[in-house]
Amino acid sequence: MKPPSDDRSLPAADIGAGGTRASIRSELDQRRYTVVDEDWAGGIPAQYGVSPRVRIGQTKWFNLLWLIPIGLLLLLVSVAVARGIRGLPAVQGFIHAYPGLSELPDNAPVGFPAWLGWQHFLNLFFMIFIIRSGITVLADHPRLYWTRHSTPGKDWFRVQKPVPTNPLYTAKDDSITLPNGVGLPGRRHSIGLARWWHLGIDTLWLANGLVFFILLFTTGQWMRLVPLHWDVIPNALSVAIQYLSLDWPTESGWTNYNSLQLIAYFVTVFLAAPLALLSGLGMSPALSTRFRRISSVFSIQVARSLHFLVLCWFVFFIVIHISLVIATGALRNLNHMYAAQNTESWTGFWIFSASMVVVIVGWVAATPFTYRHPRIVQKVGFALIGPAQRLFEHIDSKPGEYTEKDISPYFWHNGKYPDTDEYKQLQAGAFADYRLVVNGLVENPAELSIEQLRAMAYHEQITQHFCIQGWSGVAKWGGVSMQKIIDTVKPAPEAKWVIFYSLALGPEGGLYYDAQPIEQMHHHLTMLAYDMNDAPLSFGHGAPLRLRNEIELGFKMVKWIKAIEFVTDFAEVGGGLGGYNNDHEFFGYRQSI
Ligand SMILES: Nc1nc2c(c(=O)[nH]1)N[C@H]1C(S)=C(S)[C@@H](COP(=O)(O)O)O[C@H]1N2
Ligand SMILES: [Mo]
Repeated sequence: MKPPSDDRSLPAADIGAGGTRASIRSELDQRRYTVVDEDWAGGIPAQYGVSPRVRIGQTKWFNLLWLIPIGLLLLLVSVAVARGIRGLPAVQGFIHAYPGLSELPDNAPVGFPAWLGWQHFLNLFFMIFIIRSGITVLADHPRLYWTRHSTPGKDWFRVQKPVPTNPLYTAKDDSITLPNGVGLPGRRHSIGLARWWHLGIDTLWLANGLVFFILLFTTGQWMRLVPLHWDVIPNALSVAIQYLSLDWPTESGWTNYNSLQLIAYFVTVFLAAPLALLSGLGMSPALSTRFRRISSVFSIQVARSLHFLVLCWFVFFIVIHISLVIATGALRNLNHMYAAQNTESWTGFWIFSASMVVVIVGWVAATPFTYRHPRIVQKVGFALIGPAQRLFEHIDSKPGEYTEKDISPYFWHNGKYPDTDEYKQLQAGAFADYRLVVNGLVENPAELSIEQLRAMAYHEQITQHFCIQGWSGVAKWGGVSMQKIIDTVKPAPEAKWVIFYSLALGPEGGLYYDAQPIEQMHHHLTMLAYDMNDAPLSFGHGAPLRLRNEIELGFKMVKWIKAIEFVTDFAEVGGGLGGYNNDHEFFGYRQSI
């Protein structure tokens, strides 16, 4: 980063603005946080949610904990029924005709190769971090919806009380803490770090999955995982009756999975895993705006809901899978997967036990490590997912827009409201004294009143907001396009980043700010909004002026804008990492996914 004295080459007109610039920078928190401790997120107190609930009809909520007794009762009834019918001649004939195995092709491989054991272990290991961090992401907006509107009361699932009526209730207020050892990291509003774990390990999980698919199809192992004949259905039914009547089918997993097992594995590998990826991508603002057609049906909230249902499948599968591995000849089963042999020796068990030590150490250490070394987690996560994110940002420069009928009836508020004297005075004067300062590496620094901004060409757009926490909403924004501002102030060629300073403080003090890549400022949907849904921007949504950058997540869209500065690098601004959330809460300086 060049020292500020390099700005000397700027025209004389900039000297005055340079003073403003220095004074604004001194209002920032210069600290770069390196640990997560009691002061986390402005000392946000822990807040636990409620047990998971699903909405039935308009207003009734069903507590999912009831599924435990109901499930047990259903299981008991099913066992009684299965035992009752098992002796019937028709059922006996059926089980005889369909004993539970669908025949494999003659060239199907026998047994488990060693690579499968390694892949199985890596998959299991990665899944632990993916699931725990995924739940932490969900805890930051503990509600699911089927439409992009995220309207309170229209959620179909929640782990939180109903939304209070307070109109300035924020999404941050709504976030919940997870019990120790469950979330990763799990502290309230630790989504920034959870996302590095989730997205970072996702890339490893996907790489492992890719290798798995390639090996599956080059070694013929796929034949053991894909149902090849319709008789798997009666065979699976037969297996279900045999399990439930507590007279279990003979195990033959070394050569051929039983049909119920086959279907479960097939669904997990060929349906659930790809759906996890697709629904994950469906939550990216950059991709959603690019693939407008797809995302109009498969909205971010449908993607989020499906992503959660995939998680439910995985958890259900894991519980049943582990139970049956133990109940159907644990030693032999462990030898299959961990020692690539079909015996009842203890070898597989010991290898499995050693692998479990690794799993448990990883599980226990992950959260404390994250709190102690959050910057490492952030760096590694960014190194893993960063390239994909950059690709998404450049995939198209003309994302589509929405129409009037798409406008959300409710648009969540978020962030810390401005309470400085400076803001209160401006607000009391109906922003007549407000001046937007635009300076830095520009030919014509400017100070613009709201009146002057309103006199510039009006730009309007209806777009969807994606908050990092998970809620979304569509609104109509009116104001000035950033291109217009750029044409007015004329940035120098060395201006690569644009810093937006807020009049509001962040949770730990110091002004909220965020750095935007200059190429995104030329985008036709990047704008400064002073109107929202045909009315002047409200206090809560950023009066008098806020940023819209539709390629990125919501936290980058600074509200209550005080000044805009063009710089070569953000390293000397605030904590130096490109934004308040980056300095304080370990977010990334680009976040389009
Ligand atoms: N100054 C300031 N701007 C901010 C924030 C903030 O805390 N302070 N929060 C951001 C976040 S996280 C989001 S999602 C959006 C929310 O905008 P809204 O309240 O209009 O929905 O504002 C962004 N801009
Ligand atoms: Mo946000």
